[in-house]
Amino acid sequence: MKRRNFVKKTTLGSLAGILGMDIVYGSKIPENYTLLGFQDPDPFQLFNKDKEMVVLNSKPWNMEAVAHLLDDKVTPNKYMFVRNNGLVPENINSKEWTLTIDGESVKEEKTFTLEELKSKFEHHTYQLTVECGGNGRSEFDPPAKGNQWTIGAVACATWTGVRLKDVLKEAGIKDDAVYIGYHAVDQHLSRDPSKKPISRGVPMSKALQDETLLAFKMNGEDIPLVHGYPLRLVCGGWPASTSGKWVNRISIRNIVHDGEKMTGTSYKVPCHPVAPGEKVKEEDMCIIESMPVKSLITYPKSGAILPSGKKLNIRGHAWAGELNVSKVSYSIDFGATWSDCVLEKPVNRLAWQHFKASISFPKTGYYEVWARATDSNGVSQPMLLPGWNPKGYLNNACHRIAVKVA
Ligand SMILES: Nc1nc2c(c(=O)[nH]1)N[C@H]1C(S)=C(S)[C@@H](COP(=O)(O)O)O[C@H]1N2
Ligand SMILES: [Mo]
Repeated sequence: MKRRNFVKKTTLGSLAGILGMDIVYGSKIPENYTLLGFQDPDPFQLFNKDKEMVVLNSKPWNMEAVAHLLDDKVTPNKYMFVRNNGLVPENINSKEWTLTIDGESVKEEKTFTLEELKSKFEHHTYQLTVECGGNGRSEFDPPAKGNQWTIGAVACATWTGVRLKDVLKEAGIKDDAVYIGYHAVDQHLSRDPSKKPISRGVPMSKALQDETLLAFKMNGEDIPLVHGYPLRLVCGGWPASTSGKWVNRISIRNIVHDGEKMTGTSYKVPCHPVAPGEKVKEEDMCIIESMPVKSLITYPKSGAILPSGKKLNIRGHAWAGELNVSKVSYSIDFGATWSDCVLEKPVNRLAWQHFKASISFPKTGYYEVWARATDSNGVSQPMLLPGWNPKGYLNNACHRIAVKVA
């Protein structure tokens, strides 16, 4: 990080120290030149991520988990997926960080320092499911452009912060408020300051929920830089793009927020089902709100080998956006028949729920275990794929693992 300034400000001697050897022609390095040794950072080291995480893109950085890494009930930082639309900010000074509440529908524009936010408002901790709207995109046919997420752009960490509603109420909300929009300090990939990578938001009803946080801690520690240090909006159960990282301004809007990636076709799906590959007019696209019901088998890894006559214990998590999960079932016959899993209650609203099952197989051979969750409205996951949509959002198909009984 900060490589460009870094080479300038650091003496040759300390550079050599970091490299662990002498830079033989060090005095000849052209000004502003970045040594190759500092150009290609190891993303796992850079973001403190486990080596089994999968990098999908380096410009901007995007990285996902694989199913078995998400086995913990609370997702550890090293397994939380990374999704950036622009550049990860550098040189953040949390002591000088402020949050401004403004917009057409604020009664009185207010600015809080981070310390004021922390001391003025009550702290709350919730475990919140955060899933990228494009998770599962890689399965759609015809394919959709964008990061080809498989299943790993989801996490359920513990977030601590103050309630957005408490802060908004302190500034005052006018009667005509309909939406909030976040603004953050990350730069556009072009580094053009007139362009913003992302500025999304949620309707007032979501903004005012108890669980909607302005968070300063993730899993009990300062939020890691890549996940939004020092202040992040967290809107559990909604597309993670609504959970703004590095937030320094929240606007209370009298219109649907029209920031970057709120307009056009971003984070929108056809309001009514369409045929795969069909062109959809912009006015027929609707903004994604609550995420659909979904589940993940996190143990065992796909490809498990089970001795004949033994039972297989599976486990995983299920979530359903704003709703609870009422049932998780499994099938070992490609969806022909289903049996119930044992399902736990969520620790709080908007947290994923854990399931497990102990499965017997009739004889040796190749099997697949499919898991299917049902939400509290009675809606179940589609077995193979949900309806196609142009941008490849909301793939909540059943997760499947292969098992060989030998
Ligand atoms: N400021 C800012 N906030 C952001 C983003 C971003 O690029 N910049 N990406 C959004 C998207 S699309 C997702 S999926 C989540 C990813 O959060 P994570 O990187 O902490 O997993 O952050 C959201 N908040
Ligand atoms: Mo996302």
